[in-house]
Amino acid sequence: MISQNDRQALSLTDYGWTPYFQSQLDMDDIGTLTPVRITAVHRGHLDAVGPDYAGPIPPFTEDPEDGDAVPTVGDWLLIDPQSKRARRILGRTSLFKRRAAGSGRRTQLIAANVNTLLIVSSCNQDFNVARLERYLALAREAQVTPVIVLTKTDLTDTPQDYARKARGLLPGLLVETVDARDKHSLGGLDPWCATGQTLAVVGSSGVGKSTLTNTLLGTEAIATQGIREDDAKGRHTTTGRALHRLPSGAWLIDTPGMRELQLTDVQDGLDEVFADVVDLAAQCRFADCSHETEPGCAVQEAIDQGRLAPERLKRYRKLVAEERFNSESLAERRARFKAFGKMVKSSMKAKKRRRGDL
Ligand SMILES: Nc1nc2c(ncn2[C@@H]2O[C@H](COP(=O)(O)OP(=O)(O)OP(=O)(O)O)[C@@H](O)[C@H]2O)c(=O)[nH]1
Ligand SMILES: [Mg+2]
Ligand SMILES: [Zn+2]
Repeated sequence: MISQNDRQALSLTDYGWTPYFQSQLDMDDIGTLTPVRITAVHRGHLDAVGPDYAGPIPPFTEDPEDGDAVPTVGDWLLIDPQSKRARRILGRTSLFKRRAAGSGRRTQLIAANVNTLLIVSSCNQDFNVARLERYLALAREAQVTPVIVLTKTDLTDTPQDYARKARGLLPGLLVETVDARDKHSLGGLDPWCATGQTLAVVGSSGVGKSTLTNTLLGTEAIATQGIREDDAKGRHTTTGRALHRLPSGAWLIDTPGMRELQLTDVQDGLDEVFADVVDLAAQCRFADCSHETEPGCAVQEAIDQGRLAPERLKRYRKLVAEERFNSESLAERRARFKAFGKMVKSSMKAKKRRRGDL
């Protein structure tokens, strides 16, 4: 949290406000509503900050039918200065979301209005190309700059091997190797930490997201696995998301490690991360080529010639299938179940008819 003194000294721009948000205000809003930025989402309230107000505000939804129409960390809201009730969520420059784990398959919003996504992995068994590709698709879809941060360089003799593998994932991809506990190793992140910039830190549990956040904050404000007393393996140390102000003037969102990052609504992002496969597929003889046994398949040809790793095609296929399943709307899913139900019913009827019951 930031102190009262700090808050009064900060302008809207310092909080990350840009002309994009300003342009969404009507003449009627100016002077009657107050912009605030959401720093945390709790069950019963939201935490907000801004030049005119900082503190809790009541929960808010713009449209109960729309999973994107609830405030998330990083959002800008217009509130009534008297009641503190939100009136609107301003249009976002970027939004990260995932399909929540469990059977409900709700969409869970992760963060909004982020400029840079720090994708954290460590130079050990967590390092996993498929997982990085998932996060990259998320960043690309949101049109946010991804930076891969590989932690725990002090625990390996070959940090550059990990970095090389990560750099190979996208042309020009930024990769930093760090000891998250040592601020001197974090200098490479400075360009993304300017005043008013917003960063979000994502990655699996235990890779050092909160450690990195603390080092950037210059405090031990956030509990990390090492410090926690009831340290149990597999448990997540960070359970909520929060927007923190760095001494550099940037804003940073620490997130809990996600055991499962189910992609949703990221088709374009996936196509960008796998542009090599997409480009090859466009050269196949048949427009509906499944890249298996068809003649004139440019994808299989590239695999045969060693220009495309077969695992990469496999990973792409898996993510595309997952994305399609998760992005299916409720109406589409209902229609599919209905069709399935009808099919079951009619085949039961047919069975009964055969048995002479009907
Ligand atoms: N040696 C070493 N240890 C690190 C480094 N980064 C993090 N750690 C340690 O790794 C453990 C996990 O770090 P956290 O920062 O709690 O991990 P997290 O990503 O926030 O985990 P969740 O909150 O569960 O998602 C702690 O014991 C850290 O001290 C690093 O660069 N080098
Ligand atoms: Mg954490
Ligand atoms: Zn093909």
